[in-house]
Amino acid sequence: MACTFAYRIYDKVQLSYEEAEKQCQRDRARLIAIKTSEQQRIMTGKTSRSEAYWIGLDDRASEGDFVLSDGTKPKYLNWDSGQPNNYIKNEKDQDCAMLFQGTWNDNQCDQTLRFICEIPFLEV
Ligand SMILES: [Ca+2]
Ligand SMILES: [Ca+2]
Repeated sequence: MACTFAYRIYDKVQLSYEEAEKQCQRDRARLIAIKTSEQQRIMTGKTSRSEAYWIGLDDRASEGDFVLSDGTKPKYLNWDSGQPNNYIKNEKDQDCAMLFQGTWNDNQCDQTLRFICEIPFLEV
């Protein structure tokens, strides 16, 4: 039995990280947990390079301690150089990861961005 995924890229709406999570949950999905360079390559190809997309990776619970949307610690990482930098703007730090131009960057979670959901299903 293998677990595979279907993906849904939300290109027309822009939501905060939390609202994007909720939207994914309404699809019985979650924000995408990118775990391999192959998966990253596919997503880079399917999204617009000029736009940023939330992915399922955040350090909201503990600063600097990033966790994937499936609750696991990331082994594959694809941060842009100098990221994550937890940049503080208007007294808010950066705890939520986005995909932008093929690499990841931490951003303020209340920013409204496009996002990618993954729908896990079991194959028998
Ligand atoms: Ca942070
Ligand atoms: Ca950042």
